[in-house]
Order: sequence, then C-alpha cells, then structure tokens
Amino acid sequence: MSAVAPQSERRNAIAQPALWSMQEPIALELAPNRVDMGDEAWVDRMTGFVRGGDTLLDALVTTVPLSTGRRPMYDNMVDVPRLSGHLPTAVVGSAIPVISEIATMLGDRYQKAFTRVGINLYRNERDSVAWHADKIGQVMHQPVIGLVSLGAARPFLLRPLGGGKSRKFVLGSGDLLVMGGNCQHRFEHSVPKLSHPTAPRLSITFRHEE
Ligand SMILES: O=C(O)CCC(=O)C(=O)O
Repeated sequence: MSAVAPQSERRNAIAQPALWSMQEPIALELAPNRVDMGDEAWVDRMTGFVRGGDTLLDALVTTVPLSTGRRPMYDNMVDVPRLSGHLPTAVVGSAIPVISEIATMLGDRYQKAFTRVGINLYRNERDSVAWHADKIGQVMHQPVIGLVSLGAARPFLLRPLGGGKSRKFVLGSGDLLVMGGNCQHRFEHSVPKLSHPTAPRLSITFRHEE
C-alpha cells in the first residue's frame, strides 16, 4: 500500500448523503438467495441487508485509514484505482458495532470466523478493480467471502477464470453478496469503470481464517 490518503481527501470523495438515509446503521435478518454459478460455485445475494448505509459509509471513511493499493501487472507494479484499508479489531468491536454484528451473522450462517474486515472506496466512475480471484483461494479450499455494498450502485461481475461470459450483479446501497464454494478457484470478479459520472461507492469485505 502507498501513503495513506488524507482524511480531507477521503471526506471530499463522499457526496452529501440524502437526509432520509442518515439513520443508525442496522443489519436485517440474514436471508440471502442462492445463485448456482455451476462448477460447485455459488453466490448468495440479499438486497437491502443493511439500513442506514450512508451513515455507515461516512463513519467508515472518516475512521479507517485508506490508501491506494498496488498490484503486479505484467512486469510492473501498478496502482489499483481505488482506496482500501482494514478495520482494526478495536474499531470492529466498539466504534462501529454493526460491522461485528454482520461478521457474527455471517459466521453463524456459514460456520466460519469472519475476523478480517476490509473496505474499498470507489471515489467515482473512474475507480475500479480489474478481474481477479481472491488470494485466499490459493491457500484455502472453498473460502467464503462476504461483501456489503454502500453508496452508489455499481455492477459486480463474475466470469470463469481467464475469460468467458460474465454474469452481472448490480449492488445497491446495503446489498450483500457472498461468494462461496469453488468461486475463488473457478471464477474471477471485477468492479469495472463506468462511462457516466457516479457517486462514491464503498464495499466492506468479510474474510475468515481457515
Ligand atoms: O468492491 C468490491 O465489490 C469487490 C472487492 C474485491 O474484489 C476485493 O477486494 O478483492
């Protein structure tokens, strides 16, 4: 990761949230629908899982240090065009309790300990993440990765590793998407750039230990 983006830059990336959604963030009862991707891979989806998404987005952006990640591309290291960070355990446990509530709900449902929480901020339509499979798929058999999307709706794409027809999941604010089974072994995912102006979007990722 490169230098942490100053808080003013992170705050400026956030549009003024609509007043109606400035409520205390809560997670509803977890009741996702499963999409069978084939090849023993699946995606669970629940729209509107988190309420008060703008408040949560604002709290995360102002609390968590964010920086530009780097990844190898061909022979070079390149910036990933988004800001990312990890939530320290103390923040997960106390300052933003809904995060630990979600981790517990996911843990109960998928029988894993979701101890690793990260966030990714897509400041506008030019921020994105290229096709990739999660690195934990290289060391874990059938990892489960949960993500909650906040802010502007963005497409989240999944396609067979190395290319092929992609499947689009449009994630709106408060929506949950969980990848499991062989997803990290047989598929890759991306959040593409958009060609029209787009407000900020933040994803919260939940990963577990073996
Ligand atoms: O932001 C997202 O929805 C995707 C996050 C992701 O792919 C990652 O962090 O590996």
